Amino acid sequence: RPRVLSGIQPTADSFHLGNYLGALREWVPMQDTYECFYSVVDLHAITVEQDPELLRQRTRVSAAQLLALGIDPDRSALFVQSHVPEHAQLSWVLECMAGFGEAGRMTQFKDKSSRQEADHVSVGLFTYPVLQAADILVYQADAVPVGEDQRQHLELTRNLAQRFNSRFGKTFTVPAAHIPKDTAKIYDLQDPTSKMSKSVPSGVIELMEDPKRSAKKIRSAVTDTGREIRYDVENKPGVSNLLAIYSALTGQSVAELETAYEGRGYGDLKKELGEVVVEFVTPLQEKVNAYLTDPAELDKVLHRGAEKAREVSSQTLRTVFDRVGFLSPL
Ligand code: AQP
Repeated sequence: RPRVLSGIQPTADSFHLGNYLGALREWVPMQDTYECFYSVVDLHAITVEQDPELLRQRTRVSAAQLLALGIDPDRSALFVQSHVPEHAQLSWVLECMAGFGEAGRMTQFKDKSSRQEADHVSVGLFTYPVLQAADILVYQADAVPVGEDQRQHLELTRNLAQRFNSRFGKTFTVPAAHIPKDTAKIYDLQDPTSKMSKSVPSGVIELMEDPKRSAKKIRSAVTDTGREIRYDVENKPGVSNLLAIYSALTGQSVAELETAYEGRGYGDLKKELGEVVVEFVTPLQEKVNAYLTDPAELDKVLHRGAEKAREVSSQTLRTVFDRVGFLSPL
């Protein structure tokens, strides 16, 4: 079966609606047709300053959310990145093949580093996309379900795979980005021209926050001075974002929603979308909390996932080390 790899950082107390609609929602059905490797990428989480206890807690909360969303640990390898040492080992080899200028052109690095003083920007933040390439290539993944913001990192991954293959012989599968058509980029509710992101907490809907708070945030989402409920990203980014979220969560098409809301106001749309979100997150939160009542069991699931993952990652790494000319270890 073709393979899938994707990961998510344990850098917040909750995933947000952008993470869910841009990426996580795709993870579940892909389990039917692919051999899936899903990772809570804790190595990536320490590229910025972090609190050790909080990181441990957020890693478990992240895993619990993935299970609650429908990742089945019997069918997929669900694991924590730091439990599989081959990610970091392959990353070093790829770092030695990536250009400094090439890595410097990554827009996410440019954005994130521009918000801090140079001495506070870690080398890890700079090499982050190369570690991400290793995450993917070590499983010989064919497809990588991610949001639009990851397209450039995926392109780097493909370039590194092709470069390695042409220098040392066919070693890596060259993966394709799997980016959803309608929800590739969910926008901030307060600033509907910027990506919904945990770095800007005001316009973000967190899956684990009090659902009443989510409904309230949706009621106060920024729209425009017009009246018409119409999907038009350029002129009505706020309304279009709400329609995209509504459509993705209910399965109703945007055209159906436009018809249903004809002649009605933004207030109705926001109130009803709030209800849709509450209905979605309430049972999800119950499931997440149930997984969190037994952290030892949760850790066991993750350890099993890491074992499964290592069966593949260790083979790839052995081939890579041999191809670059390292002596065989014991
Ligand atoms: N707004 C979004 N719309 C669609 N997809 C999104 N993703 C993130 N934001 C959106 C996708 O979520 C997956 C996990 O991403 P991550 O682990 O890299 O999370 P993140 O990037 O730390 O989340 P944020 O909120 O975007 O954090 P900042 O702003 O700090 O970078 C990925 O597939 C991503 O595309």
